[in-house]
Amino acid sequence: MKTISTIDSHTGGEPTRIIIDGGPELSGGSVAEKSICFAKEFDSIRMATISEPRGSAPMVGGMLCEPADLTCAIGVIFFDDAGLLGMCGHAMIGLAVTLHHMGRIGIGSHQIETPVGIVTFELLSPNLVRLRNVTSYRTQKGVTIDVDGFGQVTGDIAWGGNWFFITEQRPCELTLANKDSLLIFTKAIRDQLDAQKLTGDGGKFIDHIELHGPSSNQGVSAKSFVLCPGGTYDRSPCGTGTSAKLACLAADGKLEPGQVWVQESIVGSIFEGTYQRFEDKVIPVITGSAYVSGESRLLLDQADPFCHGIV
Ligand code: PYC
Repeated sequence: MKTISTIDSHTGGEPTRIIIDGGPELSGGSVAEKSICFAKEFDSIRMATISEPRGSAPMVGGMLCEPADLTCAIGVIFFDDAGLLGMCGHAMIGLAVTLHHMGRIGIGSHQIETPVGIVTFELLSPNLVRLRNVTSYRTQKGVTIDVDGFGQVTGDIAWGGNWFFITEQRPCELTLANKDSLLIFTKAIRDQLDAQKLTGDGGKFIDHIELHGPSSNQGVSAKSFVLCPGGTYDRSPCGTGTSAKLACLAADGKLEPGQVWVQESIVGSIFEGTYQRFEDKVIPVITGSAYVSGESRLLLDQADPFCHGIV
């Protein structure tokens, strides 16, 4: 029987499952090339690892692989129940804590190769990570769309390692009790963006929708709700979403380089973000904490009708 060894963690409530052994051999030099091989040839491993019944809707997986850039500690390909993720902030924080738990890295600075570039993080303590994300930027400001059942919604399109539509509009308060209404609203926005062929660079589907509103907690800049590609919501404040928001704030002159932005998730967890300027873009720096929550050996029994998940 095939077995896959994994380590689970969560970052502000959002789960990450890292494949540490038993994953497929991937062809290709760079992690970007290896991610193409993983998507084409091993999609059943992606689903077996993170989807139900072994996993859960919000779970993000990470497939470890050899980096092409030897300055990197390791390469990683992140994925969820909808496919591969270019980058994933909460999962990178989870990976840092997991690699330390495995004894593969110490406290200090490390580089990781991802399909969308090299990401650096600093492990500040066994559970606290400061992540320097990929260069982030806004491509469109103040895009107005007519959303079925909700009327006009205006927001920005930005890249933070994934593509985001970010708006201050919301149909109700941003609380966990309202998650079903928030999911309906954000999915309607995403459908309308798709219908109007509003995309990220290169025609890329905008698969994350981010809502912002006030927080009742002192010291928090904004509370957020993020729709993830598979149709669930991010329990963490979303690292790539916080990065995309930082790019918008910088472009609007609302946040200076080095100034701290505190983003709260719908479950009350927090990321702190700052940025450095890079030409007309920003390099986001996101700080958050993660905890290892389990070590498992997944059993893939070919006789099990749901061996590769509920598809
Ligand atoms: O933290 O970047 C993130 C993320 C993306 C999807 C879920 N979490």
